[in-house]
Amino acid sequence: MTDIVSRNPAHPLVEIARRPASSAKDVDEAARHAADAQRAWARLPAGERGQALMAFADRLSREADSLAALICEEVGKPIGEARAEVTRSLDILRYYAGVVLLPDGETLPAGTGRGWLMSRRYPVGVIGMITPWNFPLAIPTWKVAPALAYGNAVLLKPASPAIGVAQRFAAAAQEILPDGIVHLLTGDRDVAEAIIDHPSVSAVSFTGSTAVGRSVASRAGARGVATQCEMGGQNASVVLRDCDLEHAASTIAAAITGYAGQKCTATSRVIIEDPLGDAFVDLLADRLQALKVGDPALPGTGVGPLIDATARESVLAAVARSSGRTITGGTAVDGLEGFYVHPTLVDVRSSRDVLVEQEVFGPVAAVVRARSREEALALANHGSYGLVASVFTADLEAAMTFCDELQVGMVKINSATTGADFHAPFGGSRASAFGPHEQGLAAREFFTQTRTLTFT
Ligand code: UN1
Repeated sequence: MTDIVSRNPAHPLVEIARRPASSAKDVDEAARHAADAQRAWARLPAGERGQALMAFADRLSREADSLAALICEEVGKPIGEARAEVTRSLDILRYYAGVVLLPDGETLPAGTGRGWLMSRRYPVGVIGMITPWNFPLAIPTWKVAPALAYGNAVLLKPASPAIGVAQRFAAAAQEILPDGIVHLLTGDRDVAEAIIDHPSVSAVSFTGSTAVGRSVASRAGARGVATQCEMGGQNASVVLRDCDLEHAASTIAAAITGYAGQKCTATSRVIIEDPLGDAFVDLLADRLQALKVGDPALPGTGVGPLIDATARESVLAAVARSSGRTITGGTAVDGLEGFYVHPTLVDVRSSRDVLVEQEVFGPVAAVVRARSREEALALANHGSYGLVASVFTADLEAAMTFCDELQVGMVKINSATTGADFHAPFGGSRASAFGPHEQGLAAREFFTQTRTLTFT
């Protein structure tokens, strides 16, 4: 049996977690056990499921500091961002503990004029979850919390570089929650496929790349199973000439480099309206150069390492393939163990440039110049992705036009493309998403099924 091993991206020889890969038999047993346990869990009063989620949050909060340290060590996330991820995960659990008591359906005028006609939401069953390494606690939490709140059971398959955090999450869930409703399965593609194919699995929620998400959706779709796929991004920040330039520059610098750009929500294109051009580029380059690149465990670090050597090669290769002019960065950081890349800004000349069309997943952004607002809007909508865009402006009219015309799932006015309010729907359009959005009340679209009830 092969072991799945995670290593510290800042100190690549240090092993963080090790666990045997799950076998096909493990998947089968977990799925059957989950299906049994789910029936009893779904019959509990909603308030009791909410109490259980609250207890789970309390249990995780007792290890908040060590969980943040583990996130930092296992996936190289700067410690401040890792702490924020733990806080956000606790908030999500507590939010769904309360949300589960909201109305679970609607009543309608009965067709007969008398009696009752209503719809109610019921759980879906056992949900397979395939999660990435970049938010190793928050993404499993924002899938698992609503799934459980609405009465489902879960098979969680985390990405291998983040198995240590997933083990801690699953161990706490298994200690606090009823037996069998959360199962951890580890492994790579074959394990994910065994989950998707299992007859006891009723739906699959995925976060990761567009290519993998589409293969998950088609595999699950082939047996009539619903999917929710959160996929890639190539997100634009649009800088209009009337904005607060200082605020725009520091916010965009953080959105390019937060967790070294390894977020589907990272800013990858900076579209600058004339005549700001070079003045704004200089300001942004200054902000990027001021960020401290280094050990993610140190509190002053702005930019930590990429997840592994392959990730760094692929980021540097994308910069090398660009036909643009590098303004700052574009190279690996010398003299540090770990997979660091300097924050990078490239002035691109072609709308076909690799840095404009592909998701790079590193601390890299392309600068694109626009002659007018209309052109800025068209450039922002260029390409196939549609996750999030931000617009910096003091002009309310322009902000409203961008909100209406941007072909994305989320628009942020004067704020970073990164970050999300857990109580609002999260998700993209076009190549960035497939299926219902996550988080907030939107999560119930995927984690419940509606049943119409007629009493005459
Ligand atoms: C954030 O920007 O805080 O995988 C969340 C991702 C996204 C989550 C981003 N699904 O990067």
